[in-house]
Amino acid sequence: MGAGIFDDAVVTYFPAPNSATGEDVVEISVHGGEFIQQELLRVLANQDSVRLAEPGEFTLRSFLNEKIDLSRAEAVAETINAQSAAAHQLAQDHLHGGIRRYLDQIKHDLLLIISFVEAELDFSDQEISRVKPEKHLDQIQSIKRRAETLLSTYFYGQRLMDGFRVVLIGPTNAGKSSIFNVLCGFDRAIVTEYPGTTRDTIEGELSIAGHRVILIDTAGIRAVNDPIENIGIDRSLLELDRADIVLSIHAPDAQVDMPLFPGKTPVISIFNKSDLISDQATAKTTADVIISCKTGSGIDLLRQKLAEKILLSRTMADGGLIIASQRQADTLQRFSDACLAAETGIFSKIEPEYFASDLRNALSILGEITGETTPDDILNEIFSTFCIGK
Ligand SMILES: Nc1nc2c(ncn2[C@@H]2O[C@H](COP(=O)(O)OP(=O)(O)O)[C@@H](O)[C@H]2O)c(=O)[nH]1
Ligand SMILES: [Mg+2]
Repeated sequence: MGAGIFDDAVVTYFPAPNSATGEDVVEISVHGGEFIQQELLRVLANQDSVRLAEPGEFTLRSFLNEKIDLSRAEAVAETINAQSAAAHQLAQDHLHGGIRRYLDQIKHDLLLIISFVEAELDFSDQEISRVKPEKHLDQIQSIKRRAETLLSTYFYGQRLMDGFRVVLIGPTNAGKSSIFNVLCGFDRAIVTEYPGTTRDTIEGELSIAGHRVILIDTAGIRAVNDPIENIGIDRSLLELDRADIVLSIHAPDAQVDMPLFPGKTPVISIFNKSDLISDQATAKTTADVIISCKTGSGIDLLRQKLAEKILLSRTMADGGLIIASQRQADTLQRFSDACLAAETGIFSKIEPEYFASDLRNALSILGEITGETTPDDILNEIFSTFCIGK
């Protein structure tokens, strides 16, 4: 097909410097449909000096033209990947410059110390003043503390984005798959009265208090000779290791023959099949929640307990700020280490020149988060994870 007329389009022109990328931008809106889009791309790509955009190229251009800092550029990807209300809120805070503002405060305070120390260094030859790094100790500790507060939000933030892994564990026939189905809201896992029905782990997704939860049903843990069931049991133990929260299920008619040790992972103990025994007998259990999948009693309380455990892991820095990027967390850790180096230098009576250089090093690490000092290969890595057209 030649370049004949194949659709009516609306063309919108965004002149530089007020477009999203800061450059002249033209947006062509055509009628939806795979053929029209492909045909338009083919015709355009045949023009000289026209090519398809690289993944994340628009955001990269926006960053390079200083329309947004790196933390806001990363927030574009976070916004796209957000799968729950809480994750979306986090991404929006970043997109609106929350990280930038938080770090700007730290940077401002660090620059004050640096300019002070360097000014004193300049004059020290003339004996006008003597540099005393120790007088900056409090400020450096405060800067380090603020960076660490932000870093401490990463555990929760990462789970906000990727989901909290909640693993159902317990003896065969306790009702793990039944609870899985009730919480997921539909019959996903096979439920039978035969012990050993669930042999592989099954994942389902649900939302608890606006948080994405990945619920994992596992094979019941028991000693068996069946090689397939044993692989399933090994997988259950693996999931137990990776779990953020463990739901440990018991039932009056399920026999525990292999006790489990979830380590430090938070556990909610659940007594299921309460319909099978008397109220007096249920009153004696020490479980956190008593439920019955058959009658539905206690299920709302279980959801509530789950929400409480999730929210228990929530930490926020000033203004409700939470980070979710491993790169930002790693960089904040390096920044904190650099502050510690400066702090240690003070105690070991470091030469002022070296003290100033430690502070400059910390400043440069801080700039990696907002993109002022980020090496090119890291920039490429960040933007290559974007999808095309963003
Ligand atoms: N009476 C009663 N039976 C239940 C309840 N929950 C599950 N069951 C039954 O217990 C058996 C085992 O359930 P299942 O979910 O497959 O257990 P799993 O092996 O731990 O996954 C099935 O026959 C279920 O119908 C309950 O709350 N009350
Ligand atoms: Mg099962």
